[in-house]
Formats: sequence, structure tokens, C-alpha cells
Amino acid sequence: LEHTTLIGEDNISAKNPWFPRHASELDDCNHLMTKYEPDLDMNHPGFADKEYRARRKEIAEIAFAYKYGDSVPYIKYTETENKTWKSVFTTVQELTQKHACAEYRRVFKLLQEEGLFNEEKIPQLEEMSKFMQKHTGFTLRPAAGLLTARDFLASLAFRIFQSTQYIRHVNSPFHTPEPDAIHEILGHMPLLADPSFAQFSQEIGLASLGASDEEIEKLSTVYWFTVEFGLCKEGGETKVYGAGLLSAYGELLHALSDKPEHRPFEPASTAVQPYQDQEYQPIYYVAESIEDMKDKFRRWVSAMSRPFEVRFNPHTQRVEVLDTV
Ligand code: TIH
Ligand code: FE2
Repeated sequence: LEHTTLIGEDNISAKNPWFPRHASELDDCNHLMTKYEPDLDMNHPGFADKEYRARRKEIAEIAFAYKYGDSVPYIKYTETENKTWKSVFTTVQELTQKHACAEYRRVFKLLQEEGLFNEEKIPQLEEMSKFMQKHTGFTLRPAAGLLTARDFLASLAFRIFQSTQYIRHVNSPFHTPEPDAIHEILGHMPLLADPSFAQFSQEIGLASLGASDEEIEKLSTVYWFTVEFGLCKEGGETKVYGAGLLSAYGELLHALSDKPEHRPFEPASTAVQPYQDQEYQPIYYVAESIEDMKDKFRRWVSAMSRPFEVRFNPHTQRVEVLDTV
């Protein structure tokens, strides 16, 4: 890094797409994938439910109107929504005591002690954001739905997590193919408040900035098999750290059963493993530990071809670009 110089916007080759240099530019990184919207997908449990669709619109509007620096607007969740939370929270809580990795269990307990996690009501994103900020500097901004991988990963570089705020349909509490606030809060947020895991999340984000489309595809596949569906060893047992399992009772049990295939986590091969997001996963990758997963990821990602390096300056919330050619 000694022979590097800071470079400006113009000097990055055309091969490397635009990326945000400051956290405020994430206001332009909220492109949605349209696959699971209740308005468009006939198989969505909310497709025939007018009231649910109207509610989804109302909450999406909040995300569309959000600008960097705003606090996350408070949502008055309905009785039905809080009931859905309660049924997921109580079933998942019982399972995660046993099957979640130690990092998750530690923060979960803290969240309970602070009263943020209780079965009666859905925590507000703004309060979750403050909690995470205190522990790792991660904060939240609301997202209207499933984002493109490029936009989603870019925010992680700034220690910002784009979170949905709507709640899954009451008829499918134990598994949904699209993210919802229950998945984000129960699955992702405890680990984003863990220093080591937060560091990994930011590193995968930094690696994505200005990456080619193929590299984004690989990074989001690694993200899928680690952050979303990762398993790890702990004292001779297999534990869960993937958010998609920590928020889904049915799939958590499936992942630990002998039905799916368990493979050792190896970034180069994991990154090219095709996956689907409709049903339970047929393959899970098992890391030796979260630390080991992080080390392997670092080694693999450092061989990526980007002709510049990036580093995050937490004082300015800016990503600095260093020319390495
Ligand atoms: N399947 C998860 C759940 O039911 O909570 C949500 C998602 C995980 C990954 C993508 S969507
Ligand atoms: Fe997720």
C-alpha cells in the first residue's frame, strides 16, 4: 500500500461500474428485484389478500421516501403482524438456544435483557439500529423489498444494512421465500451486532464495490451460503449462523437433519455453486468456525482482479480508492 495514490471518480476504468463513495450515495442504491412481490407473483401467500397488498404498499412508500440521515420511521404494527412475530419468535427462540452459534446466542440474550427482543411486539428498526450502532457501528436503512445484489452489498461496505420493514403474510409464518422484517431482525441483526461478524459483513461489501457482474454473482453466492444459510462447527457439534435459518423454524430443522448435503466451506467452490431461493436448500456449507470462514474468505477475495483497493474511512463515512497499478 505504500506506493498507492488516492484516485478520483474519473480514473477508474470503464470496466469497473460506478459505486457509491459516500454513505449518502446509498440513496441511489435501492434497485429492487421484482420476483416475489405479492402484486405480481400468483404463488405469494398475499396475492389474493387485498388488505395485505395495501399494507405492503404503505410500508414500501416509507422506504422510497427515506433519505440518508433520516431516522427510520416508526411503524405501528397491527395485532396480526405482532401475532405472526410472536409465533416465529417463540418457536425459533427455543431452537436457537440449542442450535445457534455462540455469537448469536450471546447477542440474543443482550437483546432480551434490553427489552428489544420480547414475544409481544416487533422491535422497531430505529431501535435495532441504535443497538447495533452501539456494538459495531452498523446502522439500518429501510428497503422496500429484495434489492439487487450490487446495491445490497454496496451498503455493507459502509456498515449499513438495508432492511425490509413489512411482515410476512400471517398464513406462512415459518418460511417465506422473500425477506421480511422478521427475517432481518431475528436472522441478521444479532450477528451484525457481533464485532467479528460485522467486520466480515463489511469486507464482503467492500469487495463488491466496482466489481464486475461475474464477481458480484460470486460474492452474492458466497453471501448466500454463509450469511444467509451458513453452518459452522462448535465443540464437535454443527451449529447455525445463517440468517435464513435463524428466522425459519422449518428450514432450521431441515438444515441440521440428515436430508441435505453438508459440504466443507471453501470459497472458490462455494462461489460457483448454483442455488435456488424458493424451497429449502439441498446443500449447506459448514465452516470450521466463523473466524475460519472469514480467513478463508479474505484469502480468496484478495485474488480478485480489481485494479484498485478500497478502504472505508469511518470518520467521514467515505470509501477511499487507492490506485494499485
Ligand atoms: N426464508 C427466510 C425466512 O423464512 O425467514 C427468509 C429468507 C432468507 C433468505 C432469503 S429470504
Ligand atoms: Fe437475508
